[in-house]
Amino acid sequence: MVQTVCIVGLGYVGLPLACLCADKGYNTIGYDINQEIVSKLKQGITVIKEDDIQYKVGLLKEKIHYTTDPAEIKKSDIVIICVPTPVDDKRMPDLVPVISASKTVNANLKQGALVILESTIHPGTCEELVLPLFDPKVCGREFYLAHCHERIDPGNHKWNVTNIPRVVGGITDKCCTLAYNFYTSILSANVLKLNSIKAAEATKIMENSFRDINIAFMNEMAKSFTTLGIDITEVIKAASTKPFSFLPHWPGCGVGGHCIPVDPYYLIEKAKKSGFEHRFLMLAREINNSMPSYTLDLVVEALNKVGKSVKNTKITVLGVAYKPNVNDIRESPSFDIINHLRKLGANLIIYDPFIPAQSNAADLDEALNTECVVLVTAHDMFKSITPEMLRQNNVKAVIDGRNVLDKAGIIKEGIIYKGIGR
Ligand code: SAJ
Repeated sequence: MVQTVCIVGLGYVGLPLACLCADKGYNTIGYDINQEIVSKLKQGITVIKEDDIQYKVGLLKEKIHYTTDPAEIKKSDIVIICVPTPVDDKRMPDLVPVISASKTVNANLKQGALVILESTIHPGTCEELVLPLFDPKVCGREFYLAHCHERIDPGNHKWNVTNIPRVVGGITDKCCTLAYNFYTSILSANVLKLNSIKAAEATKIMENSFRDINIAFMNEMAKSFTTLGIDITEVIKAASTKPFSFLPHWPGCGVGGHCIPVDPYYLIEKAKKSGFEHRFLMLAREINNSMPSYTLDLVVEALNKVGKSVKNTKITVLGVAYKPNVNDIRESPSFDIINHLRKLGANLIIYDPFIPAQSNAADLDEALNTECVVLVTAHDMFKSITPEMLRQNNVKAVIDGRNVLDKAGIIKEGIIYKGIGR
């Protein structure tokens, strides 16, 4: 008997998963509270720009039943919750989407169904927050609850929902086994069963905190090397020749996205409640959060070198997206930089080919007709900017927030160059 899977939340995590379930022969329901997203998906259209998702959504539009009706969840043997877990403006975890989705699922739960939470959460969330929204007494018998964190990497064409290994944990062994069986049925990757759901919840937080502290390490080294006149990119490449126990990360003008700058706060806050202070994680967040203003200081310094101030100077910010070649702006450091330059009275041009709505320049040519360039996002298009292009536009200063431009060539053209640690 073919099982029915319902994906709750059809964003960059839920939608590829729904396509994969349909591809693997499950009766697949795609549920979302957003009527516009659902009606577009019914036409085979998605706002997610990635070609392979766009292709799959078009191909599978007849095979996935998209709906905003929660009652349809009741048809499902397996319900997978893929809703956002952001932080609020005080950088405190916001579990409202998880709570409301769990309540909706519980109100429309089929007897014997397996509920899996894929959203990134702190250890203890499933047992202390989600399970009580269901009937804890019958968990493991009349319904099952497991956690399997998503590992989607937007823009990554090598690793995707099909081939990224997974880790599962359950409230009971049976919960864990049922989740393990489901993921092994859809993935061409290993699935690891953990002994507790808390360990599964902690895994994603560790993965992303690990990345955040490594980026912070390189950001601090960049600030230090700048004072010593050392080009950090050369030193990172040199250190990377060590064939073991060195993992390169790169300094930059800030750390954006829905994962890296967010996930550590989930653990910081949870641990605080149990009496432990994550000083190291907090310091890493502080360093990474300081990079946009560090970049702004470089803009001021560079313009002062050519006798200019920010006020009334034509400054182009290249990139609004939080990472290269995606149209995602969440937690992007660009906004701190743009807002501050605006406050300082800059005559601002903003250009991101992936985000026309936030751009006031139509193309790169128009964007480079400026006195100062601040590169914030390393889109492939921006990597092709040459020193000659900058000279032809009489650009006076370049702040390379991702260390991707030709520093020596730019300096040779008599243009002030400031990188992050170079
Ligand atoms: N960044 C740096 N220096 C680096 C790497 C990244 O400043 O060395 C900045 C980026 O510019 C961006 C932010 O950090 O603003 C996040 O970049 P990211 O490459 O980590 O991209 P994300 O946020 O999409 O992270 C995802 C994560 N995937 C999941 O959470 C499922 C993360 O676990 C992956 O490690 C990461 O992709 C990846 O490796 O690409």
